Formats: sequence, structure tokens, C-alpha cells
Amino acid sequence: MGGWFVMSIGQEAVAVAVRMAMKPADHSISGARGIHHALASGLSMREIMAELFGKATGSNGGKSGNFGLHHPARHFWGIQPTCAAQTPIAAGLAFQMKYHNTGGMAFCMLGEGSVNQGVFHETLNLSQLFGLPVLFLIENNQYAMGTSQQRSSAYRDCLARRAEAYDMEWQLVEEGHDLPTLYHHIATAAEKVGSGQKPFLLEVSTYRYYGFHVADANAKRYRTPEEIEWHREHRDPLVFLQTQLINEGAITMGEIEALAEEAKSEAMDAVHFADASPCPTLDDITKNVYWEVDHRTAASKHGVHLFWT
Ligand SMILES: Cc1ncc(C[n+]2csc(CCOP(=O)(O)OP(=O)(O)O)c2C)c(N)n1
Ligand SMILES: [Mg+2]
Repeated sequence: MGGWFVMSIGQEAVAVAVRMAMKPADHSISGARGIHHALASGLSMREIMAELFGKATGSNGGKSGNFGLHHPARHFWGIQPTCAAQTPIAAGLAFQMKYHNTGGMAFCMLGEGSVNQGVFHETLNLSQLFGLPVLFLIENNQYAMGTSQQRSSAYRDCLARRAEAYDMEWQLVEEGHDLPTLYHHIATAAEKVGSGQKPFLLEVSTYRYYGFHVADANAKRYRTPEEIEWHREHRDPLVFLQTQLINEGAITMGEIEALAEEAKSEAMDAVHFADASPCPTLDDITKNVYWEVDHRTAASKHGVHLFWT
């Protein structure tokens, strides 16, 4: 794998809850840690793995790697690698939906380390001012690279409270590991955004077990192994859901094991597929860089590139 691979292990429930809450007209976008959102949007393991391997069969033809995974057909506008860059794009998505009266709203995920970017605050301000239907969702996994929330942000109680400065509604959801509860809160906030045509800032407590990215050698230096273990034991979204379903009699341990085997073999199939796939050719390097240029639209001549014209 070339480049960085940013894992979402520990944060799975957020992506599933967001997808469950999304309606057909809605759109979503995430920050650099977004592979869970890419998978939940329906991008296949094969396309993702091939993209990470830099192969022509990858979802972006092997050109982007982790930082460009997206699925426009399923309204997922991708992983944006620049901290908080996804926030004005989400506002743009919401603005066009409102302007064209198409219905729908935008879901915008960002890390807790991205809330100090100026563009995030500009976006919160305009979204509230214009009444844009965006659910801003902070996935608070406590760390931004190797820096803890306490060392990077000035706040009282929680980060979502900052919405008060913009007269925006907000909520902190501590149960980021508990899928049904999380879904309930996300869907309730989304309902307010859609019906009220106004933004909402939701903060979800979650955790990532591994390093900032796959090659982060300091993953256990800026936090204790005990802290990681505690989260694994008490707040793992997969284990939590499994226990809940077993207790309710909705599934058996045997069925869970079969599902796990199925997922593992799908992942291994994706690895073999990616390995066996061809690399992009030299000719491909200038293809699909700008849609307008490739398709020789009028916009490609005067240089104005817009999505919906
Ligand atoms: C504007 C900008 N500054 C710095 C970086 C380098 N960078 C990449 S991810 C990251 C930390 C992000 O932390 P957080 O928002 O908490 O997301 P997480 O990785 O925890 O999901 C930083 C500083 C960047 N991508 N963009
Ligand atoms: Mg973080």
C-alpha cells in the first residue's frame, strides 16, 4: 500500500448510524478518517482495497488512495484530507439542495481536532445565517494525531457547546459505541435539520484503537495501553452490539461467528483482487482529474467549474 491508510477501527457505529439515518435525497461527506463512511456508503471492499494498492481497478483508478475514497452514486462526497475542508463543501451541498428545492440535507463528519480551523467557524456562521440543512457531526475520538483534546482545544464541558456562539442547536452524545442509542440521537437531530431547515452541531464520543494512521509508531506513547484496553473492554461498538443482540435473542453466537468469517473472507478476496489487478498506465495520469476538462465542456474553456449547472 502506498501513502497513508487511516483506520476507523473503534468508530464503526458512527458510520452505520449515519447511513441508517440518511434518506435517499441526503448527502454526506467526511474528513481524513472516513473509511468507515466509505464502506457504509456501499463502496465495495474490492474497490477500496484496489484503491489503497494504487491499482487501476480502485474506486479512483488508483490515483487517490485513502484520501479520495468517495461514492457519488450513493451521495458520499468522500474523504477530505485537509482538516475541516469538508465543512464548507457540506454547506455548499446543503445550499444547492435548498436553492433548487430538491429536499434532502447534508451530513458532515469531522474530527474533534478539526474544530479549531477558521473555516469551520466561518461555515457554522453562514450555515446558521442562511438556514442551511447540515448536520455537523464531531467524531470525538479524543486525539488529533498524537495530541489530546485537552492539549489542543479551549472549551467548557464539550466542543459542541461552541454552537451557542452561532445560536445553533447542539447536543453531546456519549454513547458512540451503542448503535441503537446513537442512531436514535442522530436521526432525531437530522429530523430537526431537515424539517427546520437549519444546521445542528452534534458531538459523539468515540475512540480509535490504533494510531493516527497505519504507520503511526507512537500510537501507544501519547496514551496508556490501559486506556486502549479499557475502551476495547467496555466500549467496543461491535462487541456491544453483539451482546445486545444475543441478550435480546435476535442472533446466536454461531450466526455472529459465521458473519465474522464471511467478512474476513470478503476482505481476503479484496486483497487478492487488488494484488492481481493491473496498475494504471502512464496515459491515465491526466484522465479524470477534472470532469469538465475530460468531457470538454464549456466550463473547461472559461475555467469555471461547478457541480450542478
Ligand atoms: C489544515 C490541516 N492541518 C493539518 C493537517 C494534518 N492533519 C491531518 S489529520 C490531523 C489531525 C486530525 O485530527 P481529528 O480532527 O481529531 O481527526 P481524527 O484523525 O482523530 O479522526 C492533522 C493535524 C491537515 N490535514 N490539514
Ligand atoms: Mg480525533
